[in-house]
Amino acid sequence: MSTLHESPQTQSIRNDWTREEVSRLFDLSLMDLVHQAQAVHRQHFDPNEVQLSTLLNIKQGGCSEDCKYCSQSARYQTGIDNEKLMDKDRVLQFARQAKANGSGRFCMGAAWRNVKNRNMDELVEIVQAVKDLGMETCMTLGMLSSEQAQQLADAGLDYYNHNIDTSREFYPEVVTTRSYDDRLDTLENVRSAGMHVCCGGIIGMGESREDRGGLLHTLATLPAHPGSVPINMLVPVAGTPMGDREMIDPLELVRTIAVARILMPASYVRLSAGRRSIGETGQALCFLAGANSIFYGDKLLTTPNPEETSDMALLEKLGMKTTGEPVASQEASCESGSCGCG
Ligand code: SAM
Ligand code: DTB
Ligand code: SF4
Repeated sequence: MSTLHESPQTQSIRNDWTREEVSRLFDLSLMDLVHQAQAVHRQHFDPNEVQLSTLLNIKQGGCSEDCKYCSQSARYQTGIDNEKLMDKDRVLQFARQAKANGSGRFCMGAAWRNVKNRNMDELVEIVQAVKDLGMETCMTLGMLSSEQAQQLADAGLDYYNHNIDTSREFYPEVVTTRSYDDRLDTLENVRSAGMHVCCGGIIGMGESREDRGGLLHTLATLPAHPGSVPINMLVPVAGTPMGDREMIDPLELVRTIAVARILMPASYVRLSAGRRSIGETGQALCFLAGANSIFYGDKLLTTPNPEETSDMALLEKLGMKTTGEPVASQEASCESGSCGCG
């Protein structure tokens, strides 16, 4: 373990991180790492603010893909019902409730490999209707063509979530039905269409620390850093090939968040799936390490998330406040183009 005690310096936005630099960050003592991450965090954000996004599964189950963590793959017996695409009015009921509860962004997920053109009209109407409520909109629907991405962007979709999940090397252990490059192509389609990218991954699937570094290195060397970076801890779902994975040490989650914060200083780093299993102290450490966004609402897509009331009590206890403000993402914060975002 490194014994570096560097004083934090002004952290510029870089897209040329090397794997070695990323590994060195992971190997710092936790105290040095969190100190550096917190210093970087304070250069770009109010450290007492957390952004809230609420999730809704608008098309549950029956997915053709083999993602080994996923409750919604048709290949595993997980007891999840298969449902059709939810109609717009029902989506709006959930969105209104999320807004009333204080959420700034509404994120809609579908258990699809990719978007079909026959669903585009309905999806466009849903985006427009949620947008009209005054919320930020996000969708995660699987792979998107460049034409589909443009249609969603034109409808007012602010964010598209598409995770790369892990390192390129570990990826084949997790998914075989679509490639790492397929995922990167979708991210490029989203970016070219002018939408903000939301992209992250999962830890605790049996990957090594080197793989966690590979995940963050890929994200931090994209042409522009994702505006939002969700870091999920595996929620083991019975019936999936990863249903009996042991929980990863929560300090490794803290470490991963801290490295993400240092590599992508202006991005929102979201403490995502897995919050129920790390308790309040674990979550507080993640905020200290630079997480500044959470999924808010008692359900993720198919698994439980902390109750709204307990989240509000935790934020109150920590003296933190929520924000629904649009993100100060890299695209918005770099004026010179020197970060490579132009
Ligand atoms: N079908 C679309 C796709 O895969 O892009 C969208 C929905 S998918 C469920 C969204 C993301 O949730 C996945 O890429 C994965 O990173 C995360 N996820 C799914 N199941 C999870 C689990 N059991 N634990 C942690 N994260 C999970
Ligand atoms: C993301 O990175 N995490 C969310 C969201 N993007 C779509 C999903 C987490 C899913 C956890 C397992 C479940 O509820 O099925
Ligand atoms: Fe399908 Fe997405 Fe689940 Fe993979 S993660 S099985 S693509 S719903």
